[in-house]
Amino acid sequence: MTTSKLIIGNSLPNIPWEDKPEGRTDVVWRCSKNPVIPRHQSPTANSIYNSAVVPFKDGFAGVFRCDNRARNMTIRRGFSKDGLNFHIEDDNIDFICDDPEIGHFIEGYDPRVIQLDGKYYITWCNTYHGWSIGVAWTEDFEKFYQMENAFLPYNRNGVLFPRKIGDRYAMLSRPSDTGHTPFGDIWYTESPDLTFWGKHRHVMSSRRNGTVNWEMTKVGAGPVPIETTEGWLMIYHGVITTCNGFTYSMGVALLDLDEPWKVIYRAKPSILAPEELYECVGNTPNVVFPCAALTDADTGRIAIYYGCADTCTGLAFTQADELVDFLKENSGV
Ligand code: BMA
Repeated sequence: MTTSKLIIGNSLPNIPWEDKPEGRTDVVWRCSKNPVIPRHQSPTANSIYNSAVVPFKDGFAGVFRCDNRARNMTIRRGFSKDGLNFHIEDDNIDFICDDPEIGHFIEGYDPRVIQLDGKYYITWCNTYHGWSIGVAWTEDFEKFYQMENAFLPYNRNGVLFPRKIGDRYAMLSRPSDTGHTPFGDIWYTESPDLTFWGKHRHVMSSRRNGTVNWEMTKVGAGPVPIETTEGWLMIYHGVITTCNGFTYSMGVALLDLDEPWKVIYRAKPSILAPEELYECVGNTPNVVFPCAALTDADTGRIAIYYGCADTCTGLAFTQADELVDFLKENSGV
């Protein structure tokens, strides 16, 4: 066993947490209160899922994908004292943008949020003549300032690293198409200023090794990568195409700390697959879609927020040392 002091980061004594149930052998286990955010937590929402949470003041704040009752995809703020019970706003975030060319975007979805350089940065899948990666910042979760879109359309699943790599900011993303994209690899890109992006590097492809497997169709980054002494822990989603459509599961890989486009380990099995009713039945059946992870460097605890069947939000737990051991034991191409 590796030690539990793997995570490089802050302590978070109030991280939402439940010990692994007695007798369970899975490396990731679900919260007994799932789904922690039900679909109508805000009365104007048809569904609340694929959402992101960060520590904020003495509790937590987040950006939430809320599809409204017209099924438009919107992003809203939310707050929680304990990471389990959330207040989600009934109105969309009104992003402030001084360039009318990109401001007041029509729809946005699948947000991520990260604390970086004393601000909170939000990335999301944004409309600008097709899907691009929107970027914005806030200091207080009151006012949100929209920046330039990071990439040309079409792109999804833009996820910032929590610190600079060398002297540049870095982001994972997944170039895509106009629709539901029957392909998808994870890429790495750098920026000196969070506005101009380049130095594109391939990180990993869907698992096209000739077998039928859970991530054979496409992969996309999930939560902000977790820095550990062994590398960046990247929790991601992988997709298989079945006779009933796409099934989304959760996977894990470890990326090199200095050159994060280099994959050190990649687990062959998924770490969480749709099994529970709320993951298998909903607007899009059979989807678990991770978008955020809280970590406590003292205990190695990791709490993962994930969308369930494009309808509600679940929480799952793992332990950094267990996850890295799992990776080492189950890595392969
Ligand atoms: C993807 C995105 C996600 C969604 C998933 C499953 O393309 O639209 O928001 O959870 O499909 O429908």
